[in-house]
Amino acid sequence: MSDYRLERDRRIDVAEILKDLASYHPRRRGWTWRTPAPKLNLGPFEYHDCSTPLHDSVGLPPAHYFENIDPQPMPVITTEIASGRFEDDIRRMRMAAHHGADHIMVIRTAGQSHYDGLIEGSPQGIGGVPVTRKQVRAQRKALDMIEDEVGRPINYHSYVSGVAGPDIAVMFAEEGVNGAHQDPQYNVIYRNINMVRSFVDACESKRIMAWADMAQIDGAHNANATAREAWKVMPELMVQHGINALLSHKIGMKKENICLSTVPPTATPAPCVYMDLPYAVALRELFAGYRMRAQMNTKYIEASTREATVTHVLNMFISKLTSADIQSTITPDEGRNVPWHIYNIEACDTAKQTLVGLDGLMEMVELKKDGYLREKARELKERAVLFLEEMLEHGGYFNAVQEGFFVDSGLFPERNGDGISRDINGGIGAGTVIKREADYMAPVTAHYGYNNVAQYNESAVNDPSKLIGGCTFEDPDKIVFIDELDDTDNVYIRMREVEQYAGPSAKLIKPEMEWLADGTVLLTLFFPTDVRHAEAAALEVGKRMNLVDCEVNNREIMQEAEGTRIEMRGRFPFDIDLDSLVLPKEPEVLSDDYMRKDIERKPMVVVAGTIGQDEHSVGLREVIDIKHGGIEKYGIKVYYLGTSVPPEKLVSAAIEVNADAMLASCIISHDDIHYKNISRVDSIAREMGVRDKLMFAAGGTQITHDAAVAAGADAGFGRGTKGCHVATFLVNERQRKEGLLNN
Ligand code: Z97
Repeated sequence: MSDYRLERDRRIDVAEILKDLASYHPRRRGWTWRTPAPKLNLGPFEYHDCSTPLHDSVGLPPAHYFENIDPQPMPVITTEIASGRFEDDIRRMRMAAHHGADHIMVIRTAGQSHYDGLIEGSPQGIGGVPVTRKQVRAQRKALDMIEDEVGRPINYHSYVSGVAGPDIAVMFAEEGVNGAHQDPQYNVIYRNINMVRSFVDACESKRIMAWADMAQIDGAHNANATAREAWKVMPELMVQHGINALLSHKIGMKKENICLSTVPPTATPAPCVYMDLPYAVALRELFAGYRMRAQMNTKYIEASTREATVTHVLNMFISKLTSADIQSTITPDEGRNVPWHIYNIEACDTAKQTLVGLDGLMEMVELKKDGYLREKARELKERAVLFLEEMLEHGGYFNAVQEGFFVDSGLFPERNGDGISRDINGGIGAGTVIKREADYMAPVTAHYGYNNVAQYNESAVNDPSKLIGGCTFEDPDKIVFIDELDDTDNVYIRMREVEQYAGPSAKLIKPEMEWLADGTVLLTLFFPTDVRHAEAAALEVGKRMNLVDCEVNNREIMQEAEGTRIEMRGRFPFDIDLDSLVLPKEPEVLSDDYMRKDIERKPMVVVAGTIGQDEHSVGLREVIDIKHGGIEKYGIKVYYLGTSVPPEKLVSAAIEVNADAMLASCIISHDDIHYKNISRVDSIAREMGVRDKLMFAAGGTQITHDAAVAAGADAGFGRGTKGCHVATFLVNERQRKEGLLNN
């Protein structure tokens, strides 16, 4: 086995992941929930319903104000990855895990339920990307390393559907997949697979998933995404949840692994919380003991990320009020069709930010026990129960499907007659269910139904695979690993094409959105014109910027005549050589806390003014004033002497107030007057015998550090200087003088 390990500051080497795949076996099975950390103290705060923090992660942007803490909310956070190239998705998984995702769903884009077997060959193929053992094994292997790096188990997930569902379930159990969508109703309604076959397959699949301790997500949300008026299918959604949940439990899944795929059915401009919250409450009441996987509304997503993010946040408000167990994040492929790295990561951050922001909410508020909320929830439950009763009257589920009960856009009991109808004897796989023969026997683990083992060996009744010394579940060496069969389209060929950009030590880079070196960039543009002209103008801009394949992602009217916002993608056709880049020296910045503590240890006094004939005070004030993060914020006492302060006065004021430092600001630069004045301050301080005692910094837009030091200051600060830069200098320089720092 290779000794390859991830290193924090090196890109994951996908070529290493692909090595020795034939002999790689996952190290664990089963779903993992987060570990609660009640009353967690992190940095300056106490959290009330968070989970244990990670060893290594990327916090939210303002984390640096709060000791770089990165609290992790209680729900498992899902990200759905859908770029279609598993080698690129592996890199995205690492980024997502660092942003708090611990449920990685791979979205196959092939309509895989239409395949009638497990695919072992090429993952690209016609019409999209199916899931193969090779992909699953490579990704699970990468995730095993990533979970060690972040310090939390990561649940890996895909789908068990189609007539190959049981085959896929077996492969998933073998390969350590931790969760899957499984719902025979999905096959029936959306993939027109024969209903009898689907339910028989579901029994086998669910039994295998139960053995592997996998979590299951159902398919009810698809009715929401398909129905013409999504909010009207709420009673039906409950019926679908009920059928799949109870079936799964009876087949042997534990309730806590059965997750209802709940979706707030509507989105703004509908008054969505008013409609969605009673539905969420009704679900929790009807399905106590089961888990809730909150997917965000995808039916009404448009191409605006801002709009989709607000929907996501509103959805998570409901998740918080009703304690969802798994929180999905905006599916970048669904609706918006931008399955890009940045959107996965953004959505993980949106989830973390919202749920951490709402930490402890339920200690302060509670949902009313009466009134509209409960009445509406009760009404929805009643409609669902009546739906079930009507199904029974019509002879059960299969007949109801035939009669078009499902995905009808009427609010039950109203029916619009536009439901999806399937024939009990029709669909893919019709007539393929056959009764097992009297001597039927399969020496496999986790098999559903009649297996007749006793006839062969009494002692193997509860352990049929004993008859063959263990099946692939007990003995993974029996798994036959088939590598990709297509020698014109496979991962090695794809990776060879971008070889010069790949691996931890590649020197060439390109901007990227989903695939290594795809060159894709996103431009946000505003044009003071109508939509059609703005779109054409954007494409023209792209052309003149040398971008290729430009395409408008999103257009939003600011006002019909005044202007349009455009988001446009294009491809940047050049390489950037990392070695050719000149990196400016980064200014050192000490942490706020450190500086505050140092000033507390020993107070610091500073005199400051614009010197000579200089009246430009704004820059200096920004560096001083607490309002804009100036040096006062660290506790430094500043005597601001005003503008046009003669150099003599700056020095004498420093002596008078027993200052530690002088700050001189000079913008005017004709005849090098700025550096001349700096020199004068320096020489006057020397003449008066105080230069050694006083720190002296000069700043201004035309000042450079080196020239200021050459003129006699201890430091110079140019354009872009902030209070923290000057404070860092003052704190470091004083410590150096005190002998606390070496240089
Ligand atoms: C989610 N965004 O998070 P095929 N089985 C079920 C499904 O819901 C799906 C498939 C199979 C969504 C996931 C939509 N769901 C995306 C119950 C797909 C996939 O490979 O398209 O044939 O099946 O739930």
